[in-house]
Amino acid sequence: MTLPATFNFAQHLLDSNAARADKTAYIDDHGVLSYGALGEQVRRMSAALQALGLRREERVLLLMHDTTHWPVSFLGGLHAGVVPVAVNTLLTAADYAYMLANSRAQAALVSAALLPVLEAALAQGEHELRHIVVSHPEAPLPAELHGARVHDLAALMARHEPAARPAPTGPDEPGFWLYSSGSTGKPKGTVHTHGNPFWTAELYGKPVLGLTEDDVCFSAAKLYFAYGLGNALTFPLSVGASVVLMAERPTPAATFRRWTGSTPAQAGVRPTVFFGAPTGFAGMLASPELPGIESVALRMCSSAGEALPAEIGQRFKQHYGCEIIDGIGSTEMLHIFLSNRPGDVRYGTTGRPVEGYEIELRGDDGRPVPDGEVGDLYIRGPSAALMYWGNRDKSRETFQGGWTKSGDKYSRDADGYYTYAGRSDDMLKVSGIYVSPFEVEATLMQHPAVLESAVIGKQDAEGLTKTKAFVVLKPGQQVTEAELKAFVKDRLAPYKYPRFIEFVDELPKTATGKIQRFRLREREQQ
Ligand code: 3SK
Repeated sequence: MTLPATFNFAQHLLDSNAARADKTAYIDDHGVLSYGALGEQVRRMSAALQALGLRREERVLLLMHDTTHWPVSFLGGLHAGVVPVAVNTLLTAADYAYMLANSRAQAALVSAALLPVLEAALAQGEHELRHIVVSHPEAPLPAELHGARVHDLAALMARHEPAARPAPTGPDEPGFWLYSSGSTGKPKGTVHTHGNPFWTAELYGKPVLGLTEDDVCFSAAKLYFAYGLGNALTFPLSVGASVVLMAERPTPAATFRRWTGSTPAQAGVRPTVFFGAPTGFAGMLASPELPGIESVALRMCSSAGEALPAEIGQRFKQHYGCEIIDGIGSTEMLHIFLSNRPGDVRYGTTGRPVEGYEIELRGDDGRPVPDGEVGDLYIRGPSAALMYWGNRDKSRETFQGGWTKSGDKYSRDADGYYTYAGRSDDMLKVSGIYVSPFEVEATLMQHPAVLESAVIGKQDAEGLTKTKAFVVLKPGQQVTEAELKAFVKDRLAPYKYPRFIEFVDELPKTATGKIQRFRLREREQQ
């Protein structure tokens, strides 16, 4: 299958659902949005962005909680040919200041609750923002902030007639960005095309998950993650399914309310497909409030973000009779390329390659390794990002002549099933989100009592990775674990703080003074 020379992903979704005007597309905490209303709002947003003077390929920062304004803003941007830069809502003002400068965003679409952190970011650095569009403001908005005009999103849309036609984008043209974190350096603006999300739905959402218009999808992973974007936008909208969106944190209690259709807007509508991460599944299974099978309508669950321990999958299946389909994807490949299959789940493995993607495991010499041996995972497929924006070195390291290096290590068994064997770099994945040990170490070392530190991943009793910091204090200094945790939480996104801290007299080092994190990892495993 090839895409036509002119292809606009937003228009593609609107066309696919043209006959579903009355069907529910989204249910969020504010109410229900039909496919007809979604199409109209997307086209109004497209017209509004153009009327604000935004032009093809200019970037707009999308810093929003999961409400219907997220898909309306994202698809409205694509429809207009402007490029949404969807960012994690849990980051710091310094992170957003970097992203604004790096993307040269001309506008920001922001949830009212996140306006203060955006303001702090604008105060910190150079930016080119001309407009700030605020979703669900609860108080009157100022006319201007740091030189940018401020608008109420709903009022802005209401002032514009729906755009008559989409920007005539091509399938290989930049459609949107997501930021990907690395072990060192700043997050990388990962440039995806209009065609890429189409391929994730055609190769994975439809054939592997078997989603249909009868499904109600609910993702604990938020829309700004590549995983959440597929789960709660690309896949359901590609088949005309309905989606439950949740703005709050995905605690077990909040998730159970949605599973059982208990929020006022759901009015009894219960998800049939749930998308989560292993830490979330473990937390729910441990919760005394875990609903019984009779209270939910789940037919299938999906897991990604970190390898799913076999025991969690088995316990979930025992309780709900429904499988958790574990897979691995990446921000760079946009969604899952290696996955178990409904009816063919081998817990403890990540399954087999998704058709349409090629997978290679390569040794240190760059050659494929035999079955049973661990190698670096490389993927080739049509949803790979174009590049990291403005970062040729990192782009070349990751995107190698059609192949994308994932940074994960895997082995394959004789039946063709793949098993996760760790990361090739020092990155940690905690609750499905990348954490750089270097960033946490650098922050700990800003504390006046800390001489140096080393951060590694430590498996908890359920086999899930948590961060552990080994800390050496300056002579005569004292500080508590709780103080250090609070110190990191105040300076970094809260999910990055070390869950465990151990005070040590010295760190293991090479002759040239490099910290040997592998020795600390070995020590933890003993
Ligand atoms: O973490 C993953 O496995 C993943 C899955 C789908 C899309 C993106 C990512 C990072």
